Amino acid sequence: VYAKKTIEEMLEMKKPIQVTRSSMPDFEEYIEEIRSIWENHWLTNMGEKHRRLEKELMDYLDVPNINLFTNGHLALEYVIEAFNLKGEVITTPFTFASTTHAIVRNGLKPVFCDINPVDYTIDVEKIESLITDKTSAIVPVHVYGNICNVYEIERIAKKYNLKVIYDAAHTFGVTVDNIGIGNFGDASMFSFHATKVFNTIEGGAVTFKDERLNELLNQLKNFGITGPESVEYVGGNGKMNEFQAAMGLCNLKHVDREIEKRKKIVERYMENLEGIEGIIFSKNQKGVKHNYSYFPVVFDGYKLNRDEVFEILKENGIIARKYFYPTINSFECYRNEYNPNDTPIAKSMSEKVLTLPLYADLALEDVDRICEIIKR
Ligand code: T4K
Repeated sequence: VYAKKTIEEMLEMKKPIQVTRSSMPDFEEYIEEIRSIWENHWLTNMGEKHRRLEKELMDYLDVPNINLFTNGHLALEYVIEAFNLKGEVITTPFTFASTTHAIVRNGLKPVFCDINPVDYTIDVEKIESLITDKTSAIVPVHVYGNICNVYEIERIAKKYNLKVIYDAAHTFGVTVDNIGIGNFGDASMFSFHATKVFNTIEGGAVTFKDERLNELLNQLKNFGITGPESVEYVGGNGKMNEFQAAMGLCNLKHVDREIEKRKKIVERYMENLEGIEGIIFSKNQKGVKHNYSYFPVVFDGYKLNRDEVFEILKENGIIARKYFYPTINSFECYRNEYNPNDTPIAKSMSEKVLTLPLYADLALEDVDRICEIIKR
């Protein structure tokens, strides 16, 4: 037994540490949750688990309205469509491909605003200079779980009569001044992808202010069907299925404990890396309860640059990620229309940032080891 355990431990030690690892309930817990699916033969199309998860999430996120989707990206595409926007949408290029693609796939033109170098969210001081008579909305991103300056964005949106749809993919459970982050703007999109703090395998949600939006979102995500014999919209299929919802129901029971564990890991990283010249990480934002979804570190003036640190970690079996490099305005599909030098802070951050491994079960000893490699 001892020999077997030792071999298993050695194999475990040799496994690379990835940037994240999905949180999962106990196998038996999930099986128990999906048992009724076999009894009812009801697999999808807004079933009992879908409805129950909506209720539980409204409670958890402390929001008045929610609608669930197959994934976060479709949630964003559909909610943009629901607002029937035209023309230009102000957003940032320092995000995952999804944010911009959702705008473009709705026939809208993204206008890239730079980010601020403190929390990497949209630079609110630059928004107004980008507003034209064609601007219809702002799609800011709460990147890494850091929240945008929601109050200033609200002021600007009111002044120019713009819709605000947050990409809140990273901010599950985050609050500011004790208000759930999904309450800001006209709507927010959350991602429940396998790599997120809370997952439904794939999945996502839109939270929103105006309850009338719910019916339209239900119709858009279900082929535009509005009645037994009527189809009023050219909708698609964005429904969350019952297996996804079941995973969500299980994971939701454990999410607070998972976030607590993540917090300890982030604190350990900070203890290890605090005060080292050229290593910068974002500080806690005032009034914000964080979810510790990512741990981005900026290497600026350190003895090694970001790419060198990335390679050395990789040689040691640590797979950090360059989220978000390159910036969206330098993607092949957008680079003819945009110049990444127009958003210099985003460009510079994307070249210097590395997101270090972070997931609830990451051992503190592994955090120490990762930091030792960086320091050495
Ligand atoms: N907006 C923003 C700001 C986003 O960050 C995202 C998604 C979206 C919108 C769209 O939401 P979704 O439609 O995805 O719900 C990952 C995720 O696929 C993506 O959800 C996420 N952002 C993005 C930042 O990261 P990749 O291509 O880096 O994932 P991948 O497959 O390389 O996985 C990363 C690591 O996660 C793996 O090395 C191991 C671990 N992993 C991965 C999977 C798939 C697991 O432990 N279990 C798994 O099942 O995009």
